[in-house]
Amino acid sequence: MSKITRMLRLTRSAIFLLGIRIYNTDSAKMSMWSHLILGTLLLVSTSWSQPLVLDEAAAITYLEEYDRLAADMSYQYAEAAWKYETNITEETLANMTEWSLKRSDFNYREAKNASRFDLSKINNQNISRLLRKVMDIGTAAFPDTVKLEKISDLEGEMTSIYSRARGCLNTTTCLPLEPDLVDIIANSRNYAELTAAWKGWRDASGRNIKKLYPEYVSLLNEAITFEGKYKDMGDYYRSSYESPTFENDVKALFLELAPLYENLHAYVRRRLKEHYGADKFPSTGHIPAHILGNMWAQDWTNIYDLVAPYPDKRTVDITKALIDQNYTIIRMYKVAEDFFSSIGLYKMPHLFWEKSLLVKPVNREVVCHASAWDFSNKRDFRIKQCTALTEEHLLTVHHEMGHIIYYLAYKDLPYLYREGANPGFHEGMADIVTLSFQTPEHMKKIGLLDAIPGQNDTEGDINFLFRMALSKAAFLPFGYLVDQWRWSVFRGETKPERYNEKWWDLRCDFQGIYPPVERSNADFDPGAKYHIPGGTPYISYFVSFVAQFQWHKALCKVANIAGPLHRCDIYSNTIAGARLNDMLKMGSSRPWGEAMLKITSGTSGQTDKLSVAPLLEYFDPLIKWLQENNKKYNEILGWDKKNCPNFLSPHILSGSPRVQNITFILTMMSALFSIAISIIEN
Ligand code: KAF
Ligand code: ZN
Repeated sequence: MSKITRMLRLTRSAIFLLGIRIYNTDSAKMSMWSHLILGTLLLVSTSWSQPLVLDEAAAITYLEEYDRLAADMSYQYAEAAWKYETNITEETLANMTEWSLKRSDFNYREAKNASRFDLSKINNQNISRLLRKVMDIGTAAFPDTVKLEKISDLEGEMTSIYSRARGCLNTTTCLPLEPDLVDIIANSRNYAELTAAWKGWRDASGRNIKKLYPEYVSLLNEAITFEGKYKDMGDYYRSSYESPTFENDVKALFLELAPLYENLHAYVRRRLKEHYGADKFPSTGHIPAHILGNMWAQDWTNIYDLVAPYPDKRTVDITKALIDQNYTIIRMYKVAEDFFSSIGLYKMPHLFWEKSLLVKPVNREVVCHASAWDFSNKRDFRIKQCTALTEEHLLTVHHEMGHIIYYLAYKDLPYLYREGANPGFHEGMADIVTLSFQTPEHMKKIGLLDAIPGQNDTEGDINFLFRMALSKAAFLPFGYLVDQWRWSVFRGETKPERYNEKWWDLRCDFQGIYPPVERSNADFDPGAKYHIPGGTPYISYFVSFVAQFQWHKALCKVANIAGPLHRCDIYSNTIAGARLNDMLKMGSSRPWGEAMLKITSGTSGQTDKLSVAPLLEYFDPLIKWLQENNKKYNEILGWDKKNCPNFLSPHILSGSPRVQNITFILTMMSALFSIAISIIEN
């Protein structure tokens, strides 16, 4: 290269970087002159020749500067979102929307800046991965800020409706979801009362969100397709998994797990019939959706007492133990912190205890759905949870703290890598300790259980595994279907007139449950689940429920803990903790297969893929027991997937293909009868 061209290139790089620096200062504060100068600088630098070939050193300098600015922007946005979610008002919503726009604007500018580096000239994989991440900005690539503002507003408004909703049991009693309606669905065994709580919640939440959702969908799609990189918003969500076969892969995993779920379903259905009466169960084989102990029938632990395999064995009641032992909310968090620190992971920093919201405030509206927050400054991490003194909440405390532990493990990575290896990894990390924590051995260790099933106590062991299945196996179809619904909506396959019909098709088909009261397309039951109005992807939980068993198996193996997988407790095992940390501290710096390999390597489950084998191994004794029991009682596994009881509406009567078919058959039959009658009469 001649001296002159080298000089020219150097000056061009300098002009470019200077341009970026100036442009990165808050543009609102810039004078007209600086705009002019900046414009000229950028114009000169970019019109020289496109794309600019900048060397790796320039990219590193750029990324360092980006890191500082992006972390700062993230902090500001998180503060605004925190203020809104811990005090829902018009002002806090407006402030959050304002910061959401500022953040989009920032991402837009930086993506443009980063696009001037010629990736084909950068050999360092790490630098090109980072630059690609700067450029992958999702909806922020859409230049119509009015529409972006509308998206943010709609999301805030939907979350607000969900969080402020009060479900009415009758004309005088209306209650919030947390803690009241959740408690009724968990503890009431009165069919009518359960129905009222179930319907009341959907009338107050989903039904009022319905009117906002179609516009939200169409704006998100318009924004995400603008660049031509993604087909629709679902396509963008799936891109976090960096795999073109992701959709088929999760489907295959789901199908492999279906027999376990079907066996659990058939057994629970038989036991619930004994309690509520066979007349409550349609001939299609579905279970009423509101009698499974959870508002969405996604976790069935709360009905353990009704369906325990060996009810004469003493049943565990951790909630009662918490109350009897005068547990406080803070103590629940200390117990979780103790678990993580026992395996050599982190303690919560002091700001966590100062700034978290751990109890539902009485004087203002908040978003009660639990979450864990990273304020991107390496020291401020918080949990927001309307914690109650129950076993379910104790597990959620561990779950949320698991997210914080992941944050702490990767806090020193570049900002762009401070994420889970994929979103399912973050959720999986959040849940993995629950597999150790819930073992009878561990419960006894911390004094929440006084006796554990001995070596030869098969019945006690089956009771325990069954209880685990009520949370981990019962969840699988729900974890899978929520985004099946959402992806179909974003693809345009499911139109607003059929939102609810599609939802119930999936719920009936995959979960084998049916709505206890008539539903129609005037209802919007997906909107009664937080993650739909909240715009939070859900397939991550399905991925998590598969991966956490893979990791549990790997950790128990490297820690050399003997015995069956379902009785392994990694508490106080720093070898297991170190292996887990090795994966966590990678953040999203490498494709997730490498993170999977990091944790499973050298064990019999070594892989860079998702696998259901460890989950099936964990539940193996129970699967055999369920199969035998279902055979003994001649239970027919499954349900009629073509028929979803109780979904009726004027629309479905005239519009759905299924009903069109029925209508066609009936019309033909009546025509044939008319002909036959007229022949006979003549
Ligand atoms: C998981 C485990 C047991 C039972 C059920 C589940 C699924 C799911 C549910 O349906 O309840 N669990 C949650 O929603 C727990 C909340 C959370 O920790 O997953 C939370 C959800 C959230 C809330 C606001 C915005 C985005 C997501 N996730 C996080 O706080 C989070 C997610 C990714 C990284 C870091 C934190
Ligand atoms: Zn989570």
